[in-house]
Amino acid sequence: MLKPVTTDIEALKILDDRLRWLSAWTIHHANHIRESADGLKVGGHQASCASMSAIMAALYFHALGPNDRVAVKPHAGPLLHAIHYLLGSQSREALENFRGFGGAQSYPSRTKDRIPVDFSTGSVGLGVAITLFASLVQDYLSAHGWMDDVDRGRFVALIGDAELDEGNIYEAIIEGAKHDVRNLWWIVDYNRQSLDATSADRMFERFDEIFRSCGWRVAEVRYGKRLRAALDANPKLKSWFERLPNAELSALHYQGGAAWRARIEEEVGKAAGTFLKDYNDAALASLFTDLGGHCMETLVEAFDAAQDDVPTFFIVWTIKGFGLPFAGHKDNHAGLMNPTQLAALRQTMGVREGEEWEPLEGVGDNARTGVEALVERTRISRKKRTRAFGSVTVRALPAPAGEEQSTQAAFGRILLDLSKTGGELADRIVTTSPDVTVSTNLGAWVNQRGLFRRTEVADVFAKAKIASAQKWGANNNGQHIELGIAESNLFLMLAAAGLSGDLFGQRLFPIGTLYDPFIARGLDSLNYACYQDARFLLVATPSGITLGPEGGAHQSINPPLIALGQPGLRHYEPAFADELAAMMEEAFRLIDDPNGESTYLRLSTRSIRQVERENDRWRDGAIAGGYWLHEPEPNAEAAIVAMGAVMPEALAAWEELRADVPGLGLLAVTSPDLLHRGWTTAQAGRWRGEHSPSHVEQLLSQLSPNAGLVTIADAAPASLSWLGGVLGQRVAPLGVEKFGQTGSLADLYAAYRLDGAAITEAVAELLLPA
Ligand SMILES: Cc1ncc(C[n+]2csc(CCOP(=O)(O)OP(=O)(O)O)c2C)c(N)n1
Ligand SMILES: [Mg+2]
Repeated sequence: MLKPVTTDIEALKILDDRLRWLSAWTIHHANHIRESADGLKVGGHQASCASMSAIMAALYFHALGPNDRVAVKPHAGPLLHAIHYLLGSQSREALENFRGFGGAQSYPSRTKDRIPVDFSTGSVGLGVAITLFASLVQDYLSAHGWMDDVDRGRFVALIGDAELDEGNIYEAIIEGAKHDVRNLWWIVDYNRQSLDATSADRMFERFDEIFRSCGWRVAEVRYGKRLRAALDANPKLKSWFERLPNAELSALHYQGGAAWRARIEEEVGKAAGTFLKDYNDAALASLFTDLGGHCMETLVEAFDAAQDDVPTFFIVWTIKGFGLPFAGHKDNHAGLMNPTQLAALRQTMGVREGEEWEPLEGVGDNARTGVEALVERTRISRKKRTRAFGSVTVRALPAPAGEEQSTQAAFGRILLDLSKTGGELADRIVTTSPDVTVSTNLGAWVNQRGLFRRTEVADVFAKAKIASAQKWGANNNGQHIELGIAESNLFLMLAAAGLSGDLFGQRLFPIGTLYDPFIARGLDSLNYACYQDARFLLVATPSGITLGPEGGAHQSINPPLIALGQPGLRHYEPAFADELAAMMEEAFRLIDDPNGESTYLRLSTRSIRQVERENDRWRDGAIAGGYWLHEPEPNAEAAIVAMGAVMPEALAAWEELRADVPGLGLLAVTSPDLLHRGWTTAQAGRWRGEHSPSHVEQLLSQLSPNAGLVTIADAAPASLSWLGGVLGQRVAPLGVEKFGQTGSLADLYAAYRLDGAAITEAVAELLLPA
């Protein structure tokens, strides 16, 4: 680990003040000074920033090295911008436009902010956990020889104490313990206040135990130097202080010196000795605010003492709104200072009116040189890191042979073939799965490429010569990261591995597999991964009621709708193995393309007869979202539109109906998501005077304008029913709207109207004269 640089405590204290001022001023400016075009409240969190300005000053201007990465508590975003403003990497203009269009974002954003943001935050808990997975990715890259030791860093999460109620944090530390995770600092801004109120008492002793039992070092940073000395000299007073409930402590911080005096007189009385005589009210208030998180010496010592790679959980006591008029008030979360209060703060901070944006305003000449030197010496990166794209050639993936195949089996075979053929893409793939590696068909790949562990783990069953299809030894060359059953962790792992090119300059091709219905379990983490533009391939399998005897609790209904509404994630749902191979190739290409995105494949265990292809024309259509499996005759009056595992029913119905319905077409939809996007993009283009029709418009305009479409998918019918809106054609949507149940395919398809009879009836109804 890097040795800490020489510290200038005085300069750090000044920087703490500057950060507290600039964050408060940035928020004030956006709310009270910048013109409001719409009258909407702008907002911002002055109290949440004031709470951790010292922690962030000590971190950024002292403890952090150039390779360290930080997830900043969302509501401390203005502090991060203020830090970069002092470093010269954030503009005054962006701060003046805080929470405005194109300005500094309310919560740190990797993609939207111009400063280097290592991890976006906003949905509390997720920014915390992603640091753990990023640390695992760093270990993975080192173990595979893609990272030099000098480039390694530490992963830091700055955490609001209420954030610790989010369960995903505990899922993550359990997973981290299994993988012997290291190089983590999680720093809790323990201000004992959440959004609504003061936090529950005593829970902190439990957090302490939880973290220790997962292998963490717990460092409590409770007292500043002055307060510790005063209380150590007065054990009775100390024991009284330590028993104060959170709400009382906050109230006293808000009320100030006279209130402290009255309470101590009343509750400690003579036992406090001469203590109260030594302090006037102001000094008393100041003494009791000297918690660890506001004492620079204490913070620097705490960070300097944790320079090894043991994951460390810092509980840093602070006061929410420290130094502001609403310090400690339970309602201060979104509290904003009024202009009078702000003017008072400006005076205490020594800021001249009109000079509010001056980075080192109020810093005297003597101190200025030291502060400037410290800012200059700061080791963190001022620039956004360049993202590594286009580094790996993605070659054509051949489709697995076989007259009958399921897309899930084909997925396993494509990966197995890739593994055997080898090459850079195969070497850069990292697979991961929350305890469904075998049942999602990754087993053969794992047999070839092995499990990843920093330290070798023998396959006990193989050593004992017990027959098993899974040969699961683990070592540091392995390419599969096995996770416990916690889907949120899967998405955070994919997010971290999917940012590998950005965070470490090394492209990985992460593939995660899970059961389709359990996407919902980790949905916010998935959204979080996409929001940061992490790149990965998500393979959800099996899906739909096509699961048959496996039953209702495992049958998915709405993931195609989720995908339809999820930016940054492209949904493909293949029916045939050759489509799947084309989609996987495309997904890999998209991972490594600056303008790409992540891909979600919805697969099935249903083995179906493959189609014979006369040429390759289907391929471009399949990648664009759909193609005619049976071309309609010009101006045909009807088409069957089908997606995925129910294609055999659609094909059979087409065969049966084509004699009666002249020119009947069969459209294979491979991505409702892409078709919809293309449609809305083309509409937006028309407003701009561009006139190229979208893929879906081209496909459907081969039919009569009055044609009827029977849409069918083993999913919510709304996944495809919108197609009628494209050209105003009529639609009879078939799909699943109720929870599934166990049964044979024939039973289930009949009960849920996914069979040939349902298609025939629907076509007949559409064609009947009105
Ligand atoms: C998942 C999620 N749920 C709810 C919120 C709304 N929210 C924002 S901050 C917050 C609690 C703030 O308390 P704490 O974490 O202690 O932060 P601090 O006191 O430092 O502001 C809540 C509930 C959110 N941002 N994310
Ligand atoms: Mg809090």
